[in-house]
Amino acid sequence: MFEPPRVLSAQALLDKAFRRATKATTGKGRTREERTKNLAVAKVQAAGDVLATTMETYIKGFPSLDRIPPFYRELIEATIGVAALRKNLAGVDWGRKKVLELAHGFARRIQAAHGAAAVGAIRREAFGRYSSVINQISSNLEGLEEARRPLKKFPDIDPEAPTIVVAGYPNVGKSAFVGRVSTASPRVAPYPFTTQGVFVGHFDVGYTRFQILDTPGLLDRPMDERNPMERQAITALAHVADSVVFLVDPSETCGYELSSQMRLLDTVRELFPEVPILVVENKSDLGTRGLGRPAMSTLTGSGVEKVLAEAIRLARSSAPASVPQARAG
Ligand SMILES: Nc1nc2c(ncn2[C@@H]2O[C@H](COP(=O)(O)OP(=O)(O)OP(=O)(O)O)[C@@H](O)[C@H]2O)c(=O)[nH]1
Ligand SMILES: [Mg+2]
Repeated sequence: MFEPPRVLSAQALLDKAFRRATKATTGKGRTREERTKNLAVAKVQAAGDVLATTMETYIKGFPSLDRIPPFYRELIEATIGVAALRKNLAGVDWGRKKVLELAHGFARRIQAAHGAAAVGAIRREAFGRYSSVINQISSNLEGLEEARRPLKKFPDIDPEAPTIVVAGYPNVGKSAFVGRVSTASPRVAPYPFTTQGVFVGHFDVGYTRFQILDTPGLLDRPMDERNPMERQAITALAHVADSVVFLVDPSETCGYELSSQMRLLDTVRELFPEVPILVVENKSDLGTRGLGRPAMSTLTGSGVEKVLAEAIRLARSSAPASVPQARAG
């Protein structure tokens, strides 16, 4: 989803820029003085260019915090911290502007100087100022480099696409359901604070591509076992969920009593206050007497289509903004 570029340390960035400057070896001009000045200007500008364009690549390579969808914003908040990322990006942008300003100013001073010694002194001063600017933002550069890892692990979820989230206790058949109804190649991405990750499957209804998320380790145990950051990562899902399929296993072959499973439903309701939740009894093939809710067997396939159709209907009714109803037909 996000592929932020590798961010160099202050020292490595300066080394890179100054190496580029040494590659400028000849200055144009008719007189020796002109050539000396133009060479000095070329060096100062080459280093400034490398610094500024590299920093620009960093800024552009990270998500723009003002335009990012709420889902990813919450994930950033839970992992990196929105304020911290904003501060580091702002620091680097300050450095970029400062370097451009310095490059411009020193080029003019060099042109106005008299004598090789004066030109050399101004050139050295320029490099010294570059160093001090970049060293001032060294912690910002480090912060961005550290932010790369969590960002790269974010699941590839289209926040605009209609999305069904599957929840329920372990072993109730969530993965079996998602595997049965989703066609396109499923992807598993690590999710903050779960080792298992989120499984993103897709299926098409007419021209609309739906996402269906299997959420192992996320929505399968009570929230009081979780820390605030974990809760935030879970809350992020509420931004993308258009409906929730909450699976229960009345046969209790999953290893959990139905009453415990139903208590988790209360938690899920709190987490997704605006999202319609479809409670479904799975493993109907085992012949356990259910409680009159929609039932299915992900093992035999019986009832699965009906459950999916209902989940789609609920998703459409809950998400007028994100579900293109007219096109979906
Ligand atoms: N009899 C029967 N078994 C089922 C059915 N659906 C799933 N199972 C079995 O239940 C077990 C758990 O299924 P999964 O799909 O892995 O359950 P899950 O909810 O994804 O489990 P976790 O990923 O551990 O949270 C497996 O052994 C499945 O074969 C069903 O409809 N009937
Ligand atoms: Mg599973």
